[in-house]
Amino acid sequence: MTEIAYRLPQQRIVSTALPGPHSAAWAARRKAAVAAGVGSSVPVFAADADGGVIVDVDGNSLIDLGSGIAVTSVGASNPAVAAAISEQAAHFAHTCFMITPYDGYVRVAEELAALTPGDHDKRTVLFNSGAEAVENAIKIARLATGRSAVVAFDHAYHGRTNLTMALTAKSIPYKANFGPFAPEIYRMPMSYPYRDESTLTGEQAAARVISRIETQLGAQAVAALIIEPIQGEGGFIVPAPGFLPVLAEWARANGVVFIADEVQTGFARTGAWFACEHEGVVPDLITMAKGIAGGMPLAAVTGRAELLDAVHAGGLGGTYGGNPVACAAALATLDQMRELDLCTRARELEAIAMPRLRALAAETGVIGDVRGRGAMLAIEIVKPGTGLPDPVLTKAVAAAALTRGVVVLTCGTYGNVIRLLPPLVIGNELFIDGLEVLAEALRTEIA
Ligand code: PLZ
Repeated sequence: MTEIAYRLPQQRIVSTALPGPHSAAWAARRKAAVAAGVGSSVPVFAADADGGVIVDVDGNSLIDLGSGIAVTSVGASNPAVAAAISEQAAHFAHTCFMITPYDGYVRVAEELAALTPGDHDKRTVLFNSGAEAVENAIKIARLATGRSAVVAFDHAYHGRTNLTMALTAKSIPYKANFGPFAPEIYRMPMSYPYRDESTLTGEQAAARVISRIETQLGAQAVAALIIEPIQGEGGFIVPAPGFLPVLAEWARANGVVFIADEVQTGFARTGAWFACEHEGVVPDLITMAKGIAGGMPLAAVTGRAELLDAVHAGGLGGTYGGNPVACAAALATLDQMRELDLCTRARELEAIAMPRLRALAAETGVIGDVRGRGAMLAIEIVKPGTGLPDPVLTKAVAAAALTRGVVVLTCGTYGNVIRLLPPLVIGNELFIDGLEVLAEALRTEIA
C-alpha cells in the first residue's frame, strides 16, 4: 500500500473503563432524547476518527474493525475526501438534481458505468441510502418487465423500509411487529456451505432454487431475483462456487432481472471492485451505497440502459438523491481507492487475517467456520462438537474485545458471527494488534 500520512496516532489506547465517564454522560442524555428503537453496538461516543482508529470522548483510541459497517474504507477523515466535501460545500450544498442538474452527478454515473461489471450500455440513478437503492431497483425491474414477483433469499438483508423489510429475512430486530409487509416477495433457500444439510455444490443449490421458482411461481411471473453476492448482515455467507453464475444464467434465459445487492460488498471491500466479479457474474442491475462516498450518504442503482431508460421521466428521483456534496465525496473516494490500490490492499488484509483466524479455530474449537473474501471476513462461533450457534459467547467476545480497545461487529441470522470490516487504509501493525486482541478476548471468554 502507498504510505499514508495519518492525522491521528495509529495506536490502541485504553485509559478509562469503556464506556468512560464522558461517554456515560452522553449515553444518559441520549436516553432522554433519542428514540430507544435505534441501537448502538458500542457504548462509546466518537470524537474523532482516522485511518484505523476511532478516538472517543474520553480520549481512548480504539481499533476500528467495523468501518461503520463497511463504509469508511478510505478512512473516516480521508484528507482528499474531506477537501472535496468542503470545496463543494463552499460553492453549493444543494440545488436538487431534479431542478438544476450539476456535473458531479453525471461524473459519478460515468464512473459507475465504467467500474461495474459488464461492458454493455449502462445508466445510473443516485439515492441516499442502500435501502432506497434496493427499493428503486425493484421498481425499475417491475416496470421494465411488467411482472410483479420478486425472489429473495434466506439470510438476506436489504434494508429497513417497508419493501426492503419484506425482502429481509430476519424477524428480530428488523421485521417483528412492523408489518403488514409488501406483497409478492418469495423467499428461496440460500447456498450456505457451512450449514447446508448435505454439502450441496453451488450448482445443486442453484438447481434447488430454480426448481422451486418454476414449480411454485413460474418463471414468467418473476420480475427480479435479488441477492447479495456475499451476504452481509445474514452472516457473511459466501455461497458455494457456481451458485451465483447458474442463477444469473437462469435469470437471463427467463427474462428475470438479476439484481446484485452490493451495498456491503462493493467498492474494493472483497478485493475486487464488486464481489460478483469473483465469479464472473454480470448483474442486470447493481445496488450500491456504503463504501461509495467515504462516509457521505450516497447510493446508486446502475444497470442495463434498456431497464433504467424504460422508466418514464419523473418516475425516479428524490429531493436529495445524488446530493452534490455526496457526489464530490464519491469522486474523491473512488480516486483514493485507485490511487491507494485498495482492491490489492483488501487482499493483503485477508492474507494477514486468514491464517490467524484459522489457527484460532484449530486452537479453540468454538469456531465452526472461517470465511469471507478480502477485508470482509468472519468467524462463526458454535458450541464445540455440535455446530449449534453460540450467540451468547459471540456477544461476550465482542464485548471483551471492546474492553481491550477493539471495535468488532457481530452479525448472522443466529447472532453467532463476528465479522471483520476494517478500513482498507488500516496499517498492518494496528490490524494485527486488533486480531490479537480478538483472539485474546475469545480465549478469555472460553477459559
Ligand atoms: N443491502 C446488503 O448490507 C445495510 C444495516 C445495519 P442502508 N447494512 C447495514 C442496520 O442494522 O440497519 C444494507 C446492506 C445490504 C442494503 C442495506 C441497506 O442500506 O444504507 O442501511 O439503507
